[in-house]
Amino acid sequence: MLYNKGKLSNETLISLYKKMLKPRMIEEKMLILLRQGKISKWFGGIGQEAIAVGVTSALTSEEYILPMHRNLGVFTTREIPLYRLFSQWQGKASGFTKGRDRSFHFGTQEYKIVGMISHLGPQLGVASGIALANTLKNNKQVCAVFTGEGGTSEGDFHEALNVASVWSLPVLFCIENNGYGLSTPTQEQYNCENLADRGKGYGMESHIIDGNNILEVYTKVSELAESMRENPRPVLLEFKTFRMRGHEEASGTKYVPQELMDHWAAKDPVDTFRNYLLFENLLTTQIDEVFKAEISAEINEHLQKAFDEDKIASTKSSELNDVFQPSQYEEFEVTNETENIRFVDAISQGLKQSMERHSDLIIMGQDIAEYGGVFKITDKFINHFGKERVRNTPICESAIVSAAYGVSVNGMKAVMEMQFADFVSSGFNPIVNLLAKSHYRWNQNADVVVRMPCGAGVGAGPFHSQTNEAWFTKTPGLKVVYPAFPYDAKGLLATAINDPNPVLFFEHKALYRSIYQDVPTDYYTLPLGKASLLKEGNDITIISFGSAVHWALETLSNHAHIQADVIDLRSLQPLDTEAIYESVKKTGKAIILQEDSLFGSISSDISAMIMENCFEYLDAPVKRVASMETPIPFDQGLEQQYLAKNDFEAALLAILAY
Ligand SMILES: Cc1ncc(C[n+]2csc(CCOP(=O)(O)OP(=O)(O)O)c2C)c(N)n1
Repeated sequence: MLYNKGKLSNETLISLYKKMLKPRMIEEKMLILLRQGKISKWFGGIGQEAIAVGVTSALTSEEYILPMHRNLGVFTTREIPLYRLFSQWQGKASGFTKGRDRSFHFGTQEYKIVGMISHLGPQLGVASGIALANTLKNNKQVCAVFTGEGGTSEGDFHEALNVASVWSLPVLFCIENNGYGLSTPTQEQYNCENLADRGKGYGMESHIIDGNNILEVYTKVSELAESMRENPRPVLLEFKTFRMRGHEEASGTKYVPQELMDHWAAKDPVDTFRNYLLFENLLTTQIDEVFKAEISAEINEHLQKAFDEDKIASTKSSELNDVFQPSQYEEFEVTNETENIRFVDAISQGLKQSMERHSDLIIMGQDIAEYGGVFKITDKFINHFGKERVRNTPICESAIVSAAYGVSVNGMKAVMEMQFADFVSSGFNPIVNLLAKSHYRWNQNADVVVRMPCGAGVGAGPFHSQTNEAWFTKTPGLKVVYPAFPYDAKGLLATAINDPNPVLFFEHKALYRSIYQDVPTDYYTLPLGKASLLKEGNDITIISFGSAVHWALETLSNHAHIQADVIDLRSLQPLDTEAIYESVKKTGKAIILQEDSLFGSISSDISAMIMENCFEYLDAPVKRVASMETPIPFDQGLEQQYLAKNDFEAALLAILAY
């Protein structure tokens, strides 16, 4: 191994050596503990320390790093007290996740580290979001994100690099090419000579770096970081290295040819650098022994502290309380001035006034800037707020959701417009795994609203008509809001944006230009989780939300004799169960009308909840009315047949006659 000291001081060299020695020695200790059954699982980074240590040392302590499962050196170089890491791995309270997540699956704002979720790829988009916020704050910071070569096969890799390049975001994309992704060798993972070559395809500068050479890593990354702080741009780095142990310890390395192991063992980053330092008389074996003894004592002391710590204890209520960040609902005074506007205008106003109120709020979405969005909700927004805050995105839902999370991690707020709610499937993973679980996992909120233009009745076929709220009401950690009227839409959107938690905000397209209402011109909010009682009557409780609310009202208008409580849920998570139970206990009958197909939908849960909580009050079985169990057809005749609207009247009359 050729080491080139360049202008680095001897102190820097020794410091880099000690920084590599520490994760190496921790890992060696972990392997012993694993054999003794004292820890359960271990993903080793032995042989790859130079990358984590070199990159982390090249960044300032204020700059975010997003490591992966083999980057212990990031955590130790940021000088996290070791007992906290050990406690984290043992699921104890001094860790970072209250026992809720394992190994390196955590972040810490204190040390500006954002840990991975298991899915690997979303991490890259989060880095783009963090870098976007850095750029908007003009703080001249870079951030670094890691991936293995296996992770580069995920679409998220492509999306994140593309976004970072289009937006000139200062991200160091660090690929640790260590030869294998679990058991899969590189030639089965990708078909190009070097992954760095892909930089060209993204219009991005890229470099290949010897990942086992600490001086090359540190020098090159330091130079790049310095230049990127002044001249923001993403850079793709491919670190050539090797995974010297199994994917995780239990899985072994049988599939790795011995020659390969031997070849890379000779290039061990710690051993070769030690030999270099010894050869250059910058280190002696005696001093090396002192370093090792010091680190060993530190490890043992901190390990004991972690072992001495009690097993984690919690209660069901404290677990439930940590799913969302507590949010304080704030109400605002409004004047009497109102305006008769459409649903679409109300959303646009709510969004615009929120942009005025929160200078740290940005909106991202396809075609939302000059074009104003396909539904024109953000029409002319760029004239008021500029292109920095009203951002056209490439077509990459996953990276933008991840980036929105990154923006939030870096202290700002983000609204993302899904062009159609149907396309959320392309951003599903980061919503349900990153946004939803973040607060529970490591106390990091995701201050993101995803706007979801949804629903059928407009002849748009299977991919532009879905109302897919049930995909999200199922997932703890997400709030789901679904207004049916302009007044509610404007106030609830403002609240959703104020709320520091992730909110899926459903906007029914069929309502956009058909429903008018007098709406206050001022900024105002409405509380989430409060249903609205649209009509009062003792015969039956009709529960609905979104477009279906209007179907129910239309049906009732043809049956003046029916006296019904009509509950518009307005928000599905949190759900106003009190309003539902109170009404059902009064009327003794309940019918739930929704646009989505039936199975596994929110109406099924509401029905079960009524059964469980109001059984003694019921005079008839609870009825669910929903659309057909088919995809949504294009032809208007077929679509009308599909929709639950036409089934509602008969079902309502049947229950009333029960
Ligand atoms: C989306 C997804 N698919 C599969 C896995 C299972 N898995 C975890 S790590 C891994 C290999 C990753 O290889 P690479 O990115 O090269 O990183 P390395 O482990 O080599 O450091 C696999 C297949 C996963 N965590 N997430």
